[in-house]
Amino acid sequence: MNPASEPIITSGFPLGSSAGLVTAFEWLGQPYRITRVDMLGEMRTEPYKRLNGRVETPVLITGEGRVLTETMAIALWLEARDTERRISFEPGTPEADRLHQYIAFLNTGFTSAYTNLWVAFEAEDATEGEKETLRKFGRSLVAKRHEQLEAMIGDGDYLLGRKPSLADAVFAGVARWADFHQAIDPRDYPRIQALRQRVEADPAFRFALAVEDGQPAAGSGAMKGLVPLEEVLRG
Ligand SMILES: N[C@@H](CCC(=O)N[C@@H](CS)C(=O)NCC(=O)O)C(=O)O
Repeated sequence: MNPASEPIITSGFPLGSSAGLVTAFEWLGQPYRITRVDMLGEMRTEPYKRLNGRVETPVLITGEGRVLTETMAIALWLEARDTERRISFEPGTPEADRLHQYIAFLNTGFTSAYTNLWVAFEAEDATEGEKETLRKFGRSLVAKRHEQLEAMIGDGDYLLGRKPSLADAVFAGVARWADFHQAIDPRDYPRIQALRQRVEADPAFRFALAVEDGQPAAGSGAMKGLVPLEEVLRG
């Protein structure tokens, strides 16, 4: 790894929530790099376990080489560097409090609602009946969290008004799981659907998805290069 280098954020595939944080990096506009992580392969190896003992993405390697895990921690790291307040709000203001409230809800209730559905999808030794039970409870929890988020969303174009913020980025990384699991009918949640359409059409999110898919893509210019995971794991 370069000594004085840009921070490196993971792009976990398939369908990693990291895509939300890549979107946030694009919106922030400060130099960064990306390492792609195959969550069904490389992520499960011993070297990766030494990077993140909980065997998950996202992971951020700071410019100083510190390893930071957990979406909330990485979002707050981004906020602290966003001195121009492109994707966050002045700390201590009501807007900053609401931003944290949204990110916390999205990263806990909204994201974890999918746990049963992922378990059903990945469980190799479960019976079809067990999987169906998991799916049933999973779909109902996802619907409950969608209802709650739908009720939280105001009239602005984005979660916190007229401009996209860290909250929209975290949302976008996970919201697409509804399609993969066919968990809900998106038409039942018009505000969520409109927000998804807006953020998913954004060049920053399109870029995050292209990187995730291993496709060539031109982002904002802030992304200074892909780093092979092997190189990151060598430290
Ligand atoms: N608490 C963690 C959870 C992250 C998480 O759920 N990551 C998923 C991918 S989006 C993961 O790595 N799951 C492990 C797996 O797929 O085995 C965070 O917020 O960063």
